[in-house]
Amino acid sequence: MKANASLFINGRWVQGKGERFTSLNPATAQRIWQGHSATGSQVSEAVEIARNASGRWCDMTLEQRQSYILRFTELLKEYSELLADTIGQETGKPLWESRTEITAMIGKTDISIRAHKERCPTRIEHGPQGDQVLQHKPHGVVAVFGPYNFPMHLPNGHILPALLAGNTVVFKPSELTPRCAELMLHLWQKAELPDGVLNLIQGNSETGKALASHQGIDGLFFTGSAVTGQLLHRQFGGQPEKILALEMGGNNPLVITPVHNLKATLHDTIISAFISAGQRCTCARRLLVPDSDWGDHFVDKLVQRCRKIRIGAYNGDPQPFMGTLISTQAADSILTGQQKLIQNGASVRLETQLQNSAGTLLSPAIIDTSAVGTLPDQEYFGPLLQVIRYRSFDAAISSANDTSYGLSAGLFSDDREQYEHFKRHIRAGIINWNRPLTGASSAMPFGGCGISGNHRPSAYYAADYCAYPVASIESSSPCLPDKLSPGLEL
Ligand code: UN1
Repeated sequence: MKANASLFINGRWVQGKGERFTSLNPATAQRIWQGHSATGSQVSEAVEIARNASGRWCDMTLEQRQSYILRFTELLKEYSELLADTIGQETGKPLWESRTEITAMIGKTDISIRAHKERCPTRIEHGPQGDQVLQHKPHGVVAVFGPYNFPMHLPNGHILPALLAGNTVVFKPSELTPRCAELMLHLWQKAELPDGVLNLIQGNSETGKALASHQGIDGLFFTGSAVTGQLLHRQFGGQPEKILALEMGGNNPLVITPVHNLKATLHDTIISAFISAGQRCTCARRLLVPDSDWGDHFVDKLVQRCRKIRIGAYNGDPQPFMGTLISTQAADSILTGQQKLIQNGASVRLETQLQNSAGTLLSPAIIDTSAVGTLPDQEYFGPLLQVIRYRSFDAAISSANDTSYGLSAGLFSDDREQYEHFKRHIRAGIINWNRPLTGASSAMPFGGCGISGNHRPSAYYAADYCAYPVASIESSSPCLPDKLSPGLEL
C-alpha cells in the first residue's frame, strides 16, 4: 500500500517525515490508510503558514469567509455517501449512524453562522463621551484536536466557528482516523479555501505535543478524553493569555423512576448506553434504578431487550444497531473493566463478549454494581452499563453526583416537580428529562463540569472561544469637557 501524503500545508499535500502509522478497518483488521507523522519542524511550518495566512483571512468580510463555508457545505451534501462510508470503514460505526454524523455536520453551518452573529456582534451605542463600539477579533492561529468517535462532525464544530471568526487553523485529528481527516481536507481544497487558512497535520501523541506546546498558536480547542485533555493542558501550560478550551469525557448517570411509559424508557435507555457501541462522551455509564420490584422488573426487561440488539460490521445487511469498537485495545479495556467489576463483587446481568476475530466487536454489558463498595470513577468508553440501586430519590441524586466528571445526566420521571428538583441539584453541563443522554443539541452550549471540561468550546458557544470582544470609545475629533478636572489649567 502506498503511503498517503498525510499533511496538508499551505494548500498542498505533503508526506510526513516522522514515524509511519496506519489506520485499520476495525471490522476486518485490514489496513485502510498508511502515512507518516508530522515531525516537530513540519508542525512549526504548519503554524507559521497559518500565521502568514491569518492577515488576509481576517481582513475579509464575514460574508466572504462565510461563502467558503457554504461552498464546503454544498460539497458535504454532494459527497455525503462517500463521507459516511469512510467514517463507517475507519471507525466501525454503522452506516445509518455515519450518515447522521454527516447530517449533523451539514446542520452545523447554519448554527455556526447564527452563533457567530449572536455571540460576536458588532454594536454601536452613542454616548456623551463618544460612540461606544463593540467588535470581536479573532485570536489568530488556533489548533483543533479532534476525537475518533465523530471524526468529522466534532472537529468541524471547532473549525467552522474558528474560520468564521477570522482565525486560521492547524487541525490535528485522532491518529485512529487519518483517512476521515484527509477526506475532509480534500473537500475544503475543492471549496477553494485560500492556501494556509486550514492546515492538516497528522500523527501520534508526539505530533500532538509539538502542536500543543508550540508558542505560535493562540488557542487550542480539544474534544477527547480527560486524560488527553489534562496532558494537553500541561503541554499548553503557563500561557494564561491564550485560550485553551477542553471538552472531555463523562461518567454520566441516568436516573430511572417508575414511569408510565416503560417501552419508551427502555428504548431511550438503550440509546443512551449503547449507541455508537457506547463510544460517545454523552453515553450513560451508570443507570440508577429504584431498589424495588419495579426496579427489578425494569432491569429484567432491559436485559431482555439488549440481548436482541443487532451488532455487526458497519455495512452489514441488515444494518446493525451497534458496530465495532474503534480498536482491539478499546475492546480489551471494556473486557478488563467488566472483569475488574466482577472481581470487586458486581453481578453480571448481561455479559459482554467478543464477537469477531478482529477483536473489536462486543455485545452489550449490563453489570449490577450495587454490591461494589467504591466504584471506580472511570469512563468506560464502550458498551458497558453499570446498574446502581437507590433507596430514595435524594440518594439517587447524590450517587449520580458522586463523580469528578459532570458532562451529561438524565432523569426518567412523570413528575415535573421531581425533575425541577433534579435539575437544581444535579451537577452536569447537559441535563435531559425523559429523553436519551446522547444526541445533545448543537444549537445549545455543549460541555461539562468538573473534569469533563473547562469551558463550552463545542456547539453553539464555540463562537465565544473563537473571538474576543474589544471595546472602543470613539470620537471623530477631540473636544474639551464642560468642566476641567481640579488642578488642571489650559
Ligand atoms: C452527542 O450528544 O451524542 O455538536 C454528541 C455538538 C454536539 C455533539 C453531541 N451536538 O457538539
